[in-house]
Amino acid sequence: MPDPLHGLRAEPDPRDPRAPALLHPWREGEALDGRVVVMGVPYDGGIPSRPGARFGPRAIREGLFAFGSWDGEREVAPVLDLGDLSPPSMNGAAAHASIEEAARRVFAAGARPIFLGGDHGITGSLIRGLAAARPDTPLALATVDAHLDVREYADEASLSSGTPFRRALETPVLEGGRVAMLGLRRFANSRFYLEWAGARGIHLTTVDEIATHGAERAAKAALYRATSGAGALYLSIDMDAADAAVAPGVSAPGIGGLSAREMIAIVRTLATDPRLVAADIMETSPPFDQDGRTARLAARLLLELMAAMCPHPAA
Ligand SMILES: [Mn+2]
Repeated sequence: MPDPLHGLRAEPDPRDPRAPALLHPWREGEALDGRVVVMGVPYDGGIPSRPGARFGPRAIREGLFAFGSWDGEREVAPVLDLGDLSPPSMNGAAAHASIEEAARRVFAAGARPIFLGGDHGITGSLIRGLAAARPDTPLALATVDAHLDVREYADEASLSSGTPFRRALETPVLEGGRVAMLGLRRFANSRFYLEWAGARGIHLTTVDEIATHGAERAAKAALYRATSGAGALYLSIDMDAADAAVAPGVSAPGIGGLSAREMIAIVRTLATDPRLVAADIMETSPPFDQDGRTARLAARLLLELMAAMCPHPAA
């Protein structure tokens, strides 16, 4: 029969393509080698006191509806969407093991993934998966986070959103001198762990230094220091690096954090490094995100990553 809703249905305007259309569901048989892929990790067992980040991947994808695909200079090319993992929700050790194995397979297939979280503890397992797939590639790590996240932990059952970089530093591919952390806030990290990070040669850049020097310059300086001798770069974004005014929907909303424009400028600068093999956007927690602004900022950062990692061939 003819289309019963002809002329009545909302149709996409080909003169104004929207960002959600840039996520192409992966189909069986499609090669991943060299491809930028998006993968959701809906797990928040690392934040028992404020659950909700498990709904982050879905909210970030929805946040793309606020945006088009052209940034004024670059047309963003489509990427493959691998969908969401389903880690066991009641067993932290098993969840992290399955997440690590998923990351290992994606890296072994040659893809350049953008992971959507999920609590930040997951990043430790994602980097372990990368280390397992590429054990001979010295890794650099850049973080945008209010926190150091290098807490001691007892065992695989006690991983939390405060442990990912301690775990990442235990892999043979990473060392402190190739880690740059941007967005650290006052009163957000203990003296003990700040000294622990400093003693391992981690490059620390505070919110104050970013305000003084400018986001782009601070990010370039951090990148230069951390990537010496590195063959690959991983970028991990915790949405709590942004001020609570623009990112209330996180497990640890912060006062005096980065502005949305600083977040965007830092991510844009870091993402253009040709060694970038993977990135993640963690801690978006929809139950605490009353009007969706955190997810919208996370989606905006996702577009920056996509634009840099996967420029449109025609552009
Ligand atoms: Mn974090």
